[in-house]
Amino acid sequence: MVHPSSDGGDNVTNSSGSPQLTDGVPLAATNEGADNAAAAAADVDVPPADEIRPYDHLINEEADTDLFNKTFPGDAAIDDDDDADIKATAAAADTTGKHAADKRTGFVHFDSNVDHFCLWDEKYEETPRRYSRTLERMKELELIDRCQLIEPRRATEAEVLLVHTPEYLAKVASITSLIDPARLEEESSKFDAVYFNPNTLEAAFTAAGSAIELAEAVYTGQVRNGFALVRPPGHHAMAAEACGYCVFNNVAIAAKALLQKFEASGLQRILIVDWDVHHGQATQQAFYNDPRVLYASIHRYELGAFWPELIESNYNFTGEGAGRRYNVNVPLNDTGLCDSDYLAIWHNLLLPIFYEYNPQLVLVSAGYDAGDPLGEYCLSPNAYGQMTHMLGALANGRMILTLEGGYSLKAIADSALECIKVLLGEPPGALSLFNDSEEKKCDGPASPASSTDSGGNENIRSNSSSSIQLNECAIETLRNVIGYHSSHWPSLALNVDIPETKL
Ligand code: X5A
Ligand code: ZN
Repeated sequence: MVHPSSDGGDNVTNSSGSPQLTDGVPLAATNEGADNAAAAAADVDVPPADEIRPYDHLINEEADTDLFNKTFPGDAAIDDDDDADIKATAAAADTTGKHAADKRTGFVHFDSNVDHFCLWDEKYEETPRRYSRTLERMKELELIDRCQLIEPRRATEAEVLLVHTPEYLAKVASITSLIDPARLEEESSKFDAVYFNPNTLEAAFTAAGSAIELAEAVYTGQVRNGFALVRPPGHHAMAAEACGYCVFNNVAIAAKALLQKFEASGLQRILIVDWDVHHGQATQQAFYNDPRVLYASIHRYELGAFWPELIESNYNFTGEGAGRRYNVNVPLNDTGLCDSDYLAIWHNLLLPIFYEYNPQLVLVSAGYDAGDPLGEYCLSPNAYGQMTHMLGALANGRMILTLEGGYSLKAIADSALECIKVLLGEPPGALSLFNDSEEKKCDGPASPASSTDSGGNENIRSNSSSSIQLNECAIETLRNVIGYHSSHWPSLALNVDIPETKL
């Protein structure tokens, strides 16, 4: 690998006229920076400038299969019949005029996010292909045409500072002005699971600004709901620290920006639902003492052993001060959780709280890694559609989904598209809840340790009765969370055993 010479210095000289942070650190990549980035990227196959789409070079089915072939058993290849069905539904809807003129769903995306990639590890799982694959599928299935495109924009510095410290912003700007990949790698390694390249700052600013723009379009009624296909993701990015592939906390910034703009005219209750398989500790932190935002996260925890391995991800962290009760953690202490486990938690715990809270706007930190090998859960694309659907009756349907994690390209694309279909007003795909269903049977995570063969006591889903068998850890978590929150949310108190009526 030949890396571009950096003239002995690492910093890109800032040419006059480029945007500056107040302390003189360059904000945007200068032309020079862009050239350097392109040069550095030459090592990883950057396409000629005249290609039609800037991400064409990222569409590499072979590499994708190779990198992401860790699919669950039973994961069918993308099925052309399904495609035909979706197109047919759209066409039928068009002729009846049901969807034709009604662009109720906003969609925001920006291609330059693909310039944010890892310079030293081309197999890094937070890859631009997560975006390009999903967008391709949206085009193939003609879903994108049915959405109202929302113009992406950079967040302003002031907006980013609603969540992050000026020192952190300056630090990110200074790291991303480095051009030597070795230096970028060195600086990135000071954070937990983060990479920076020279284009990271621009992508992060635009991801955050696009989330704000979409949230505002939804809140003000320009569109009914929306989907933000952005990266880098955000929910691990803390006030002063990048973390877990996240640079700026897009969803938290959007919530704070809307509150700043609309609180005076009555915006008081925002619900943030985080269904990424990881706990969004940074979003929790951003609103921990803020009663205007209810943060609810369902995540794999394993008693603190699952990343980000924080005790604050547990259910006893319920918010503090005025924010007490407005933080709801649903930590799950096992692998292999499935649709039915999530549904039970939604129906018995999350939905009662959400309906009682009665938000005016719903922001979803929509990661799809509870459907991929990294998460070791097996949420189906339809389960994501169902969760979207269940939120649809809140806040007059004002909801946006913002991409967070998800590392199986197929799981992200299928699941995100299912959510978008639901946002567009189509019914969610049905769930197969019965354990004897071959098709949807959950074989647990793709890890050899939890094979389902033995017919032993452990496979609590093996019984073929028509009742829904839950993972015991889901039941335990339900009890614990309800225990902690039932005094906060009267609708949960209804779950306590009611004495039998004596006649
Ligand atoms: C956004 C997201 C996960 C980071 C995992 C690090 N981050 N091991 O899913
Ligand atoms: Zn995640």
